[in-house]
Amino acid sequence: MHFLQDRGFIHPVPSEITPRTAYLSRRQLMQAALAAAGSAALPAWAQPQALAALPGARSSLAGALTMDKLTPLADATSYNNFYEFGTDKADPAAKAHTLKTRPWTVQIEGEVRKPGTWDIDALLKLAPMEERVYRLRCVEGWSMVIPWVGYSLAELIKRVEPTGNAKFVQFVTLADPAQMPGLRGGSLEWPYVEGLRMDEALHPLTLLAFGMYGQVLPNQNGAPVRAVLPWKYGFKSGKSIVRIRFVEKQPKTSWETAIASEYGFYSNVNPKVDHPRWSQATERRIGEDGLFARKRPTLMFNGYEPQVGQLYAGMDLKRFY
Ligand SMILES: Nc1nc2c(c(=O)[nH]1)N[C@H]1C(S)=C(S)[C@@H](COP(=O)(O)O)O[C@H]1N2
Ligand SMILES: [Mo]
Repeated sequence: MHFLQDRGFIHPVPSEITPRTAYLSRRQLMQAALAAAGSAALPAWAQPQALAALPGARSSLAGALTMDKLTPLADATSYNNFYEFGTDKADPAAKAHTLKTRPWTVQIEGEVRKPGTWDIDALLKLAPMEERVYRLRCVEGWSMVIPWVGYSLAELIKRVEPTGNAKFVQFVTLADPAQMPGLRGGSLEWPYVEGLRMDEALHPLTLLAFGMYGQVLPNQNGAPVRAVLPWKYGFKSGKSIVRIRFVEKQPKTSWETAIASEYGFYSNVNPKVDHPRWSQATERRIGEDGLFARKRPTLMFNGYEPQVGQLYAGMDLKRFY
């Protein structure tokens, strides 16, 4: 198999990923158990998470809200990709309770006039919180609609004053084997790193998210802070960020390092550019995946073309995938 890599991890083709309905029935079982036994009888991972409220004012930004039906919170928190906790869709919800989100700092480094260490609670107060309802499309062919709470990454970028050499932004996320059992399982090279071109990072839709559904982020969704890039495949939206680096050269990303032929730097949602092993033309909306639910067509730039299309004017999107 030409795509086999040293690290030994192969992204399964979507048809081989356990269908979400399996987790749904597990969730229903857990809810029944909760009702019958009371939460004290359940293992830690099955306890309902008590999360602090984090309200955000409705965003007025074009493209920041959608009419699409929200994905139920229980689905958005039980069907996740967060390989630091394992590659199974249920692993993050089962295991991310070991993630300690306080104290937490985010290091700003590289080509900026104001590098430094931000405490997460200072970062939370840097700009007013907004609620933005974004579609998130995973490269595996499923999507969700989530009301995120946060502010534009541009707010932070402005304050740290990038130099003229800052052409790209790299996100580095937490890699702590003591808290993250998935690090032992060689699926990717750690830490999980992602990157954006400076104009993408500065685009107002690029969100630094601290919460969702009016509460702080559940651990499995990337607490205490993550990026959300609604026009790119989900893996560009790095979870549990600890460092933001401003660099001159296009940085490597974890997925490119693992399989460059399948995961490019840009990774814009594009129904016309297939993944080498599957089509990207349609998607399954999580929460609508009953036996007879029809797949939806995937939209160019995940439907955000009016907002972001200009960023890629004149680029060959088959070459810069
Ligand atoms: N640190 C880190 N961030 C990550 C991932 C990961 O494995 N590790 N998975 C990505 C992928 S593939 C997707 S689809 C989204 C999923 O976000 P969600 O679980 O909140 O829906 O997170 C992205 N961010
Ligand atoms: Mo994904």
